[in-house]
Amino acid sequence: MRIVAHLDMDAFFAAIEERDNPRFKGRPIVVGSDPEGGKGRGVVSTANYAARKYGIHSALPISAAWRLSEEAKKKGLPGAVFTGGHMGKYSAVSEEIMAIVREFAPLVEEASVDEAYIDLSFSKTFKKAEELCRKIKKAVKDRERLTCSIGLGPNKLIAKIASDMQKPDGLTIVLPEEAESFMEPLNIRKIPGIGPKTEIMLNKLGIRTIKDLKTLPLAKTKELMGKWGEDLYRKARGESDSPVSNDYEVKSIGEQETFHEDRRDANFIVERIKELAEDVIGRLNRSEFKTYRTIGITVRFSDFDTKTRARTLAEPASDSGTLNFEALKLFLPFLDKRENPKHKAIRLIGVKIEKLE
Ligand code: TTP
Ligand code: MG
Repeated sequence: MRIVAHLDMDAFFAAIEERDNPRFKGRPIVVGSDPEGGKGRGVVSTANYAARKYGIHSALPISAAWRLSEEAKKKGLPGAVFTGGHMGKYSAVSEEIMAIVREFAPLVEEASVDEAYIDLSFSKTFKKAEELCRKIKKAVKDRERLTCSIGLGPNKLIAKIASDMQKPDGLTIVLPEEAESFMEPLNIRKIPGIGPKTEIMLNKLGIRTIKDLKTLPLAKTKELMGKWGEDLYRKARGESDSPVSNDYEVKSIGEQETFHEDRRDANFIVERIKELAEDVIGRLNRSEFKTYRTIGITVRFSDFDTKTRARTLAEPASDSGTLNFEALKLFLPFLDKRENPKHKAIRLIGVKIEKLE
């Protein structure tokens, strides 16, 4: 029997800031770019639960978060603390947490900076696995002074959805025989892979919950979703057999920059690409990795239209020259008619490397 836990830290970056700055204690905290008194142009990385009560959340423009905090102040509520991201610290804490988790289980898949899948099949029963989850939660709380939420279930899909059900500091257990009834009332968006476009398409067919989704026959699901249909058909039934595995971990190092004002001038952008490429290689050199093989870029236009492009090299590389050159090649079409026929201004650019070894 497979038993999988999914651990996800609560309000991760914000919880670290709250822990490390006693004067932030109990206040709404927003981690993200500089709000510049409401004129800032970046976004919120995350907000703690006190700030979420004001409607502030990840990916919200920082200017909107500022406005929500000002509105709260007018109502006599505490204003939010805005603080810059300290990425180095967050990844160090992430590594400490992953190390704690590995003390309890041999097979741990780091799914992102603050989440991990833990294969607890070796514990044989859900009862024993539940005890282990409680021990992991306690160890993280005692040693890191941070809380996490864990979902425990018969596979990665169920565990992942369950960890989100009782945040913060939650533990949600879904036994194999409960898997289908657990899934049925949930919104289809809970299934990883169903994004806003698929949601709209399915809503048009009157499908909102996973129970609704199960009324679609396999053939119809395939017709609507193509290759993904069969997988989705099984997921709607709480089935997933993807193993907890740490050998295909998607590791990437990326940097992005939101310009102070939207830009069209190629010289400026080319210069910023070079800087980003150098920053990325700086981080690669400080990481456990030596080489990269995939180069990815992001371009966000003034209307928020966002494009990404990537290219994989035949041979691994390690230097910033290659990264700069390859990133430039990916960017150039966005600076002229090929990918930017309306000559839109650019708001944000990003450079990342993947397939690290
Ligand atoms: P999440 O686990 O999605 O969010 P969270 O840990 O802050 O809150 P929750 O309690 O709901 O799990 O992401 C983990 C961290 O990743 C988050 O603290 C900050 C970062 N992050 C961003 O920088 N931008 C984003 O858009 C998101 C979603 C997360
Ligand atoms: Mg989290």
